[in-house]
Amino acid sequence: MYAQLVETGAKHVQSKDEMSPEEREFQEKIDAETKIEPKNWMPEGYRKTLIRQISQHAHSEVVGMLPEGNWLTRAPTLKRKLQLAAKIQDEAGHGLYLYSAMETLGADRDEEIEKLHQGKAKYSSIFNYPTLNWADMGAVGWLVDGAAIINQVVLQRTSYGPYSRAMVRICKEESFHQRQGYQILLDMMREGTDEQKAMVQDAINRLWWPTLMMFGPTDDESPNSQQSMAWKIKRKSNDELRQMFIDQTVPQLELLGCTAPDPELKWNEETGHYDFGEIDWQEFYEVLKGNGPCNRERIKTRKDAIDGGAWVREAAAAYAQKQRAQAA
Ligand code: FAQ
Repeated sequence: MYAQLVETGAKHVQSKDEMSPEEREFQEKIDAETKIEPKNWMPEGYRKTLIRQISQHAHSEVVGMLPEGNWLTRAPTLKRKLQLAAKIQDEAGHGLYLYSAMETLGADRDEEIEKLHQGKAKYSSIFNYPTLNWADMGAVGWLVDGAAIINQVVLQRTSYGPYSRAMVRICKEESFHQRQGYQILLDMMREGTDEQKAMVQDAINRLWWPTLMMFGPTDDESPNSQQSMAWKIKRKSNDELRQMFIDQTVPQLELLGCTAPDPELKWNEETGHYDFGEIDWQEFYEVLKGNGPCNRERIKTRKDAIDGGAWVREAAAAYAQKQRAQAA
């Protein structure tokens, strides 16, 4: 359940000699950094890989609204509530840009969303964890959006034009999300009670490892990476991005006066990067199989939203039909 295996036809990365003339011309365009546009010829595997990645990305944005939606009615002040509502609306917008980019590849939005509701489509593992206290809203913005930015900044240079352009706008908005999340935590750490400071550390303890899992399996366990890098769909590997995230985030963690739940996290003078401990990959794969703390709840909430909104769609369609009849 909840595992989607998409056959993209990319068993191994072809050398130029193995390619058909069309494939070779396509690869040369990629190598020359020319963007691929919807009407251009593309290998079927490239199209399927993009539909897989962009649909998963869109689902992540939409399901990603749920852990934060949980805190809208409990935000501590009106200002915090407005900021959180604005951020959640941005995520909905990101989902819309991404579903639109996916449609330019010939995929059907309703079909892809139906796969999500049937538990057949993946979305980011991080959104299957609960948000238990207000500091989680800070930690989600700072860590989760922070990880999303690291991943998405490089996707601005992805080879498929519509995906690349969607990323430019998304990244601008994610920067605001990350900043507002960090500010929540800074305020709690600088002005909060001991109990509020403990809430911040607790949120970081719970979300630290799941955030590192957002970047996907290690490079040697990542079946899609090699081909996606050759097609420049992905511009940096899962491990490279994870390391960039850690290197950027640890100084911010120190500024907060908090710690990561990783005794092996330490600066390595020789490599110029932080070393970090082993990620629990068994937990990651369990979440991908649908066995995370909130997988079932998340899918049920999405399905209930679609079913509960059926009357609105029917009413809107009936109204539009009436308008057309009157105009005729
Ligand atoms: N969760 O071979 P790879 C956000 C799957 S947006 C679930 O390495 P790939 C904004 C992967 O799909 C967050 N599944 O795969 C926000 C593949 O499955 P498949 C989403 C994962 O595609 C913030 C299999 O494992 N961002 O947070 C995960 O080359 C706050 C093997 O992996 C994007 O989607 C995972 N963490 O690399 C919203 C960015 N990792 O399809 C609300 C675009 C891996 O073969 C609130 N996506 N898998 O059955 C990407 O950059 C890539 O797809 C990766 C995975 C890096 C996620």
